[in-house]
Amino acid sequence: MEALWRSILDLLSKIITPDWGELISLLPVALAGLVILWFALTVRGWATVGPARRAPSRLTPIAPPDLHMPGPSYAPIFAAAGAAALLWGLVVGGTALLVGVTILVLALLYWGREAIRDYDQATHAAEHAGMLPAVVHAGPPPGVHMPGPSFRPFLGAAGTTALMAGLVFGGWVLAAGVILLVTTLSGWLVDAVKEYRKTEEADHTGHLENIPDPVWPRRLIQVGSIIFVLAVLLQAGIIPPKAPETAGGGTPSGPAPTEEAPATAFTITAKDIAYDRRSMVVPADTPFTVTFDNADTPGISHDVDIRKADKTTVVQDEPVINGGDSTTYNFDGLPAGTYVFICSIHPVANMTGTLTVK
Ligand SMILES: [Cu+2]
Repeated sequence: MEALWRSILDLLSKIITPDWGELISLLPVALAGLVILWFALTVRGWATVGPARRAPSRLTPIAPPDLHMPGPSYAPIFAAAGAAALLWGLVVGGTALLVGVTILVLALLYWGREAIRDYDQATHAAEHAGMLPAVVHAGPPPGVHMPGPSFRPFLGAAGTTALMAGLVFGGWVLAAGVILLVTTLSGWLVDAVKEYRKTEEADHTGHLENIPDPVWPRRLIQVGSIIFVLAVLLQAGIIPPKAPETAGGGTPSGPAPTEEAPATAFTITAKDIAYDRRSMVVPADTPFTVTFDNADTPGISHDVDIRKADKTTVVQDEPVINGGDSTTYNFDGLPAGTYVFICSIHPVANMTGTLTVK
């Protein structure tokens, strides 16, 4: 009876304080479930639709004159199949990857050939109707303001890309991404202010002029590229040659683990969502213990799990304890190698340490 009660409590604790690492690994399964549900609903909708919608002869839509509607095409379906084959190839690798690439390329070539034929036909028809060459208008009709051409959208996209790369790699790349995006957005704002001034002028003159066409922003692109490349090199530790680890730079740092003598008993205190110890050295194939003190407030749970160096493959999973509690974790002996000890609730740099087994 007590065993039953304990297993219920165990199950409840998993629901109340879920192991986020395990939940995230369930995401693809949940997505697959959604896709299957969607297909099931589509099939059901098709099967239950009235016979009128499935009449054998459908109306062929007739486009109004001067309007070109591309004809029906299998190309999108082929391309989708090709993309699926490529993704499958990426998963399986080897020959499947080659086959996937081939199918996708053939599908796209088919689509391209179809589009060129369509274009040729449309051009031919337009020539016959005397619609070519097309009339090029000198400017917008009076009273209509068209903003001039601008490099800002492209620069904005490049800056956003740099920022996204920064969010992934952190540190210097993040700083560079922020600088690039802020610079390009400020430039865009300056352009917008100039344009607004012209609009105000037009209130008096009755004539709206565009701001001058932009020149190719060569200097901005050069300086921006240099900043970004420098940041990547700094972040990768290529320059300076012996870069000290930046604080909180994503990788578990701390004193060089090789200089520590191996031990079999450790104490770790967690406070403010951070371990006070970020490195442990234990002898190979020898059990060891961690006396763990969760010094955060009740409601903030932590644990100490052992994972492989990829930080995701669980080697030994331990139960979480609530803030204010402490416990002793018993770990089994491990083969020599480098592992991490990590909090499954907060798998962040401050709750990740290096476990060296030798
Ligand atoms: Cu934690």
